[in-house]
Amino acid sequence: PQHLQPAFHYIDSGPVIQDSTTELLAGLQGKPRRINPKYFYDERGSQLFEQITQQPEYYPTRTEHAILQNHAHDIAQVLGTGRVLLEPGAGNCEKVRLLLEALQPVAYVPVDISGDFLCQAAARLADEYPWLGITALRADFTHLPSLPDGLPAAPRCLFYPGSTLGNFTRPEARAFLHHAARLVGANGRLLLGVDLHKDHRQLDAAYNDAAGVTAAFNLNVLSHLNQLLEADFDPAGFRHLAGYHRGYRRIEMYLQSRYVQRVRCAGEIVRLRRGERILTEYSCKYTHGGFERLARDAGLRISGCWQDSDGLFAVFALAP
Ligand code: AVJ
Repeated sequence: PQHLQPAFHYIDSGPVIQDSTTELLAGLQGKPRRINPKYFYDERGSQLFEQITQQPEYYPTRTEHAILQNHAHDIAQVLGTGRVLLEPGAGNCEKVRLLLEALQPVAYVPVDISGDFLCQAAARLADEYPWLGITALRADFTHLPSLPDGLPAAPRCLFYPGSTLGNFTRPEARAFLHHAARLVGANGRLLLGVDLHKDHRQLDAAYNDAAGVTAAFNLNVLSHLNQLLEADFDPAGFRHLAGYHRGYRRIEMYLQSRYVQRVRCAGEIVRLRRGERILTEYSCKYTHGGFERLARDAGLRISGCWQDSDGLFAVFALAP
């Protein structure tokens, strides 16, 4: 009967960007001035991020890809099959493909803020995996959304690859993991991709690719803000800055004003000095010890760890 067939659903949880005006204005006027990295991902930003992942200097995506590909069966053994698989920030839904055959989830729930991009990617996946029920959800996953009704009552696994966790500061990451642990419940599991601390030259290069794609990605957030806030940022008035802070073990990415300027944003004026910076992203890098402490502080234990032979990137399985 029809209702037993796996199906594809798309749920738009409404204008995610609704109360963004207050958040963005407060950030732009704050100290330091900042824009939350989730605003990178308009349609163009999602495409630019995809291009970043193909740059020779940007090792995380291809390294994680190889780890997932090489260890899919091991990972499935540790996590167990037949789960509801949730993926916050699923984007193009490419990584999950590496796990679907081994993990045999009973349902897949990709969540992303970039609605059209997500919907197209999830629909393609649904075509290729007719046995899999897919419910794509457009939502701001930084506040983990409540899940749609009608998901199978199987234990859950939250898949959080790509070092997306790195965008959070360490206290934010702890809160997110704690929340994620509650969301998946006592039988739940987490599978996380984590970028590791390493030589700063390799890190600096990964966020300053020679082709300038990361710079374009960083600057594109201003065009997104122009739309969202009816603002008049001129991207040509800013410079891309990115570098590894060895003390905090994080990449810090900024847009630096090239000259004194006034920008109109949602009816207000933001005044920038020459050389003044707007913080657009942290990308925290972890040591094994540091990640273990983070997991423990969030009430989780590490039940599996896989990494590449150069120790660039790690995939962790976590359990409550
Ligand atoms: C998607 C957050 C993992 O931090 O490496 C890539 C985003 N920013 N280049 C990262 C990003 C600049 C990326 N994450």
